[in-house]
Amino acid sequence: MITSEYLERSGLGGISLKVEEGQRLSREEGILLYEHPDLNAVGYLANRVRERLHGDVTYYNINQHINPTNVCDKFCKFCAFYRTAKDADAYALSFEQIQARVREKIHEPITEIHMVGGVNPELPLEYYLDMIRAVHEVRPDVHVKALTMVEVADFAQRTGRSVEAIIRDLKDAGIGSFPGGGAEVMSARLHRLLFPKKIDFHGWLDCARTAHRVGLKSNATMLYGHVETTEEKVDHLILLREAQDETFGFMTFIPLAFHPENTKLDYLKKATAMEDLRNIAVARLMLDNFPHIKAFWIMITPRVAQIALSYGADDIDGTVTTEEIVHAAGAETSQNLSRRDLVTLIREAGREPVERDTLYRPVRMQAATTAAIHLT
Ligand code: V47
Repeated sequence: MITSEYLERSGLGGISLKVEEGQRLSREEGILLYEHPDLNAVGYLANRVRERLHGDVTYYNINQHINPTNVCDKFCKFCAFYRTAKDADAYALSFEQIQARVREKIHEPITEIHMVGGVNPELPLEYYLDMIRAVHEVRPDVHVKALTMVEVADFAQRTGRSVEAIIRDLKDAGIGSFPGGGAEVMSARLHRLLFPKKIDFHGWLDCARTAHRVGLKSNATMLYGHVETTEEKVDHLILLREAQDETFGFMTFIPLAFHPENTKLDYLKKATAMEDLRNIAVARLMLDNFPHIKAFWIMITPRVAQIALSYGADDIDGTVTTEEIVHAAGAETSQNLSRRDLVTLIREAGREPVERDTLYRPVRMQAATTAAIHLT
């Protein structure tokens, strides 16, 4: 059992006190949490915050992934998904194909369609506006969570219009929120090394803040397990925390475990389960103004996601049908789980499953939860 004496002896007494009092942790404390030898002690502290915010409640959703195109001109070294327009397997889905994908799942109670893909220089903003409308033609009530700050910045650059004008157009077309991709690790060094053609972190944060001011929520990610340093990860979390202080527009933070297969970094080893849990726990402790921390089961496996629910995570994402980006990079997880799988996974971890929509409003509670609420 982890006691306050043990935390004191192991050098975590000061952080533990701050966590109990809800005080903000410093950069040095973030670094200590990453480097502390006892992962369980770090997880214990993160779990205190998780339970204070959410008790046992654990969110999941019923969602569908559609990747409209794999053509991309950013050539990020960590990506196995992109193709150039000349590649034999390059594609850009037509609206008919997108609508057919939506129709395939029309009898499933999907509340969110998650749409991200390459930054395809041949596709203008109008393609994406029509794409969002095409989805809603088939499924009017679904929440479209689409594009990233990278595409938004790219449209602004290509058209000479402001980021705000682009985001307003997307909102008018029916976009519901933005996923958290493209943030990678917010470091000038890593930007130069791994993704120099993409916007840098100033650009990413500016777009996110603009989206929030326009009234759209978004998520934030961090890609870990490649060549980043501890300091770079802590700085990433602090940059997000500062942006969140300004707008409170981020819903959830999702640490993404790097998958090296078929990428230019294929000589690296996949992150360990210990690293997966550490990134979840430190994020929960540092991001004191983020409502949710997501353990994306696709990236870290359903088994590690289960444990993550006691290391700071309160969300495991959704049914997903059908993930392509990390599977191109060798992910061995299934490309989808059923609602029953997700509910079982959460219950087996001793937590309470709650189906949510993209904006974290409960869609329906499981029968046992509902019964318990009626009894109290
Ligand atoms: O931005 C690319 C990452 C992201 C690899 O907002 C890779 O709810 C691991 O952002 N190994 C896209 N990761 C996915 C994403 C996301 C996923 C789930 C939920 C949400 C959300 C957002 O995937 C990219 C990049 O950081 N990525 N290649 C790879 N080889």
